[in-house]
This record gives sequence, structure tokens and C-alpha cells, in this order.
Amino acid sequence: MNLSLENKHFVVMGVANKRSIAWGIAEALHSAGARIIFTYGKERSKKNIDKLLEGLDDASRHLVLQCDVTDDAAIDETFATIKEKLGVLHGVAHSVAFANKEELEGEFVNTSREGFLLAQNISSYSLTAIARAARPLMTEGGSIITISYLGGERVVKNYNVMGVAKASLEASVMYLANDLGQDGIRVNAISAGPIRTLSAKGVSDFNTVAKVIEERAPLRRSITKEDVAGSALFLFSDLSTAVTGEVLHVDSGYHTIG
Ligand code: NDP
Ligand code: N5H
Repeated sequence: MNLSLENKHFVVMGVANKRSIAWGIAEALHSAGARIIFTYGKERSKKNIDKLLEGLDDASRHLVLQCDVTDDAAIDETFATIKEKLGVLHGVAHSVAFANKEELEGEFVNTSREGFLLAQNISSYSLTAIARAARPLMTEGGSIITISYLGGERVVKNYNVMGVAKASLEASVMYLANDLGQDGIRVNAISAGPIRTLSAKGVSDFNTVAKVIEERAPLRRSITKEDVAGSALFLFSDLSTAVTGEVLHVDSGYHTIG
């Protein structure tokens, strides 16, 4: 049993900038010796990833590929490239979500059909599409993780359409874990507490929710991307070989209180 991920290959999806949860996970994977395939949606993210990689020693072992998770052809192409360049894949960090800003405030009942489906497509269905594409490359077993939020389990003001997407994401984790378990592939979610990232910036009430964690969560402290990255490393490593279909709360214990 060990935490070294040397000679192991991991896809990290969802680095937009240095604050991204996915970047925290990438730094942890890099330190553990893994080889990383970064995927991004927007060109601006690629620029940021390239710049961030300049700050790492031996970053030339990593790859950066575009992959819009709503595009099946792009997903196929991404995993075909990974197969060609690396052969085997050991893990995937899916850290991607999107909803229209207008639908992250006010009443959930006003969610449009289009907005609902957009949030589900990017934030939930993409995990299933990615798991299907990754499966044939995980010939030595594997570990897939995604990032969820408490608003998928209970009503959190303003989370609205994204709460329903996270509920569907967490249910997908169970069904995917059941399908892929026979291939030695584990599928888990980390339910993270509030972290100030680009996505979180500008959404209504982020500051209020974050302050409540500091005041009332059992640990009475905020959550960092490094906290999430530590748990991600555990889920990627041999320390968690019998953990699958799980939602691990990395939230200073907030989900346990009223
Ligand atoms: P970021 O804004 O850093 O990351 C969101 C990522 O989603 C971006 O890299 C963005 O890439 C990507 N993305 C959106 N649409 C697409 C698409 N169509 N194809 C590919 N990538 C796409 O924010 P976070 O790190 O906060 O978010 C990561 C995950 O963590 C999300 O699932 C979020 O819901 C979850 N989470 C965040 C919490 C927080 O407090 N920050 C708390 C709990 C969960 P690009 O711009 O290149 O398209
Ligand atoms: C209760 C809260 C606060 C209210 C709800 C926030 C929901 C945030 C999630 C989504 C992913 C944010 C989002 O889609 C923002 C976009 O509409 C606008 N932003 C962008 O387009 C930027 C540029 C790109 C990079 O963003 C994406 N996503 O592509 C929840 C918070 C306390 C916790 C939280 C912030 C949870 C979460 O899921 O992220």
C-alpha cells in the first residue's frame, strides 16, 4: 500500500486557473509522481494551464488537450489521443460544472427547460460520457472522481438548478460504480464545502454561505482546494481500494449539522 502514483496516468478536467479545485488536485498528483493529461473547454483555460505548468519541475511529462464535455466527438478524440500516447489510464478527476448565472438565484421553479438541460448536460451527464470513454483504457483498474456540493442533497438558497444537477451527478456515481466495479474501476464523489474559485465568483450569496462554515461547521474553518486534493489523492491511491459509489464530504463537517 502506498501513496506514490509514479508511472500512473491521470486525466484532470476543469482547470480554469490557479484557484480551480482541479488545479489543487493536479498539484497533488504531480507531487505524487503521476503523469497528467489536462483537458480544458475554453482557450483562456489552456493559456492558464500552460502558464501554471511553467511553475512545476518536470512538467514536460504532462499533456494538455481540449475537450468540450458536451461534444461526444471531442470526448472520443481526447481518449483516442490518450490511448495513442499513454496506452493505459489509471484515473480521472472530473471537476466540471456550468449553469446559467440567471438561474443561480431567485426561485428554482422558474428554471427554463433549456437551462435545466444545459446544467445537466455539462455538470452531470458528462461524467457518464467520460467514464464510458475512459473504461477501455483502464486495463489495470482505475479510479474516477467528481466534485459535488451539499446543494444536491438538500435545498441551499440560490443553488437551484445546480442542486438538481448535483443530485443527478451523485446518483450517476452509484450507477457507474456498479457498472465499472467488475473492471476494478472505482467511482466516487467529493462533496466540497465552499471554495472561492472562478465559478464561485459573482454567484449570489457565496460569501454568506462561506462565512456560515467558518462560524458553525464542526471544524469552524473554511475549506481549501488543498483539502479537496488530499482526499482526491486518497481516492486515487491504494489506500481506498474498497471505496466506491461513495460521496466523501470535505466540508469541515458542515453536512452533519442542522
Ligand atoms: P472553476 O471555475 O475553476 O472550474 C469549473 C470548470 O468547468 C472550468 O475549468 C471550466 O472550463 C469547466 N467547464 C465548464 N463548461 C465546460 C465544458 N462544456 N467543457 C469542459 N469544461 C467545462 O470552479 P471550481 O473549481 O469551483 O469547480 C469545479 C467543480 O467543483 C465543479 O463541479 C463545481 O460544481 C464543484 N464544486 C465547487 C465548489 C466551490 O465552492 N468552488 C463547492 C462544491 C463543488 P472552461 O472555462 O475551460 O470551459
Ligand atoms: C449556494 C451557493 C452559491 C450560489 C450558487 C452557485 C453555483 C455555482 C456553480 C456553477 C458551476 C457556477 C457557474 O456555472 C457560473 C457561470 O454561470 C458563470 N461563470 C463562468 O462562466 C466562468 C467564467 C467559468 C469558468 O465557470 C464555469 N463553471 O465554467 C454555492 C456555493 C456556496 C458553492 C459553489 C460555488 C458550488 C459549486 O458547485 O461550484
